[in-house]
Amino acid sequence: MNDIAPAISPPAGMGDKKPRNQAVLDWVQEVATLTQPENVFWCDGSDGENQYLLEQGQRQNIVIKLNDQKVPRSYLHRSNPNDVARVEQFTFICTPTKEEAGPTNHWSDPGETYTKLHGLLKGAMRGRTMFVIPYIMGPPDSPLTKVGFEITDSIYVVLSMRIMTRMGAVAVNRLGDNAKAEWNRGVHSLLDINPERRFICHFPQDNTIISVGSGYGGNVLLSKKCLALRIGSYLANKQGWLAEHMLILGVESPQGRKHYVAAAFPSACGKTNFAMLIPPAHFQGWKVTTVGDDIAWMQIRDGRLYAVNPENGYFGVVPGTSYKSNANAMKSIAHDTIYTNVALTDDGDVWWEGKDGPPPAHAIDWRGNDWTPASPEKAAHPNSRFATPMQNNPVLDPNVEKGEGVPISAIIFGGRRSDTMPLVFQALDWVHGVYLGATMASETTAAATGAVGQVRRDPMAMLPFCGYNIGDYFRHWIRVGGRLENAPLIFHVNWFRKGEDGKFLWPGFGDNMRVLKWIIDRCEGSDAAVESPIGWLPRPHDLDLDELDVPHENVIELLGLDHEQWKTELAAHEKFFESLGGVVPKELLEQRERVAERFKG
Ligand code: OXD
Ligand code: MN
Repeated sequence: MNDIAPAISPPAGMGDKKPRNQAVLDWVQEVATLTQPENVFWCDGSDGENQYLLEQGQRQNIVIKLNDQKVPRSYLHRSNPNDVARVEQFTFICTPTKEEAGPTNHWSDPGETYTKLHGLLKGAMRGRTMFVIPYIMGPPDSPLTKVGFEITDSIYVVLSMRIMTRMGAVAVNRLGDNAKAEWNRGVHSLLDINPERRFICHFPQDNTIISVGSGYGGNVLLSKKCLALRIGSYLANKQGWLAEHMLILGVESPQGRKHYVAAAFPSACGKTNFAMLIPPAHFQGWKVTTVGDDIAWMQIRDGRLYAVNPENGYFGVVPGTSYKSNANAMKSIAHDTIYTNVALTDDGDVWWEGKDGPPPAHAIDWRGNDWTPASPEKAAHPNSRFATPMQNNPVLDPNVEKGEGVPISAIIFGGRRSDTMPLVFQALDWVHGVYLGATMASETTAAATGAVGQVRRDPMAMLPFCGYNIGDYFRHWIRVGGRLENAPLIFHVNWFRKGEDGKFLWPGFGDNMRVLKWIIDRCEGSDAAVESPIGWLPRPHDLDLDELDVPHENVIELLGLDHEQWKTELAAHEKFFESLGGVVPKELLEQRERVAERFKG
């Protein structure tokens, strides 16, 4: 299957809607002069355009149409096998000084990097069509919303951006014709999809992104990780708001009381599942609704934090998704979806490990090879993905388009930890909560290239996504707390703790509602908790565990503190802070000492 494709020749009246903004026109001209495309296609995001590009995509073997009876209006794309995940080692923050990028980012000099990238882009789109995608991040009438333009030579990127962002006239109109208005410039070229010429570079001071050599979503849908998180966090620090790697969900009690919660988990730790949680039968009348599954932009209003989801769709991990694990995700991806790197069945359906029902007797795997259940390889890549519009979600929150955002009652940090971390606990105050976020860690997954299963510190799940110095980022968080009269309460959760037999102690999925309920109760003033050295912990009877099929001793273990493990954990926090080379605010260093003191006392 292809990523790279020759130029298309659109019919008259298509691909010719140039915006009026002179700054955009000049920039597109500049990039065209450099990359030398056969033609320029100005996207307007319309249905007709999408249909045309889907047809061209099929003709050029970039997407395969799936069986309309099985998955209506949906397509499969297979990426180059060398290009299946984000590439953190080739992701750069190109601030004028290395200090601005800080100790957790790969930095490169902006001048040298522009020169190198321009060299790679020279003539790179010869014989190809250059698409110009106008889009906005955020609801159309939100003060937080940002305009972006992405140039790309990939039809797959255009098709995916139409799902993941609000694309077309809405962006052109919002930008208007003020040549000085703020907007993000994104340039993407597949080049020859060679890992040796793969660079994802951010120039925050110029509000510019250049991504070359990859076709994988996280590297090339420049709206998402690049703009909404890396450039977004840089702008948020300057402009006094927060751009976070967080889902946003609403939870409504049977009495109609509603809270919104934002939660940060590292990649592939179940954010989409949590954001679409289906409460167990025992929680009849409780409703969970999704505002966003990956990114939250939050601003302060009236002393409270309000969040919007800047995206328009979900780009989620497919394997493991089933009616049993996440029926709402299954319904969301049952139509109008682009799948990447899953298996294709003989009847034109998609299949992946963990899907309901038996595996197909024969399929074509994600590499395009014959596959049977006896094959040693996986049929779907572990990081295979769906891109689906949020409107497909049966539990989409009614306030998702609200420009001012939704008020956040609680912030949750969490990671994938086999030991040490209890099921849930609450920070003693905001700065302690920032410390919990700053020291959170998780076992690595397939969402990024590299070893899987190693514990790595991932502050606020932003390690790969913070577009500036992590010490300044922590300081920004502390400062934001100081401006909040009604700050969200902060919690830490861990769905992944294992017993001595190596099995998960907690069932997760819908039963996470039991933890969410305790969190909401705490937000409403419940005193069902005990103070511990690490913060407020529920006792087993503080959680609603009715009709839960988990032995009581597991619950005790899930809520327990193993002092030896915590000694190791606190030493790891110290080592992590030290590894950041003196940028960590003293408030957080003090927090670590206080936890250590509380363990002694
Ligand atoms: C994602 C990620 O794709 O975090 O959301 O990697
Ligand atoms: Mn993510």
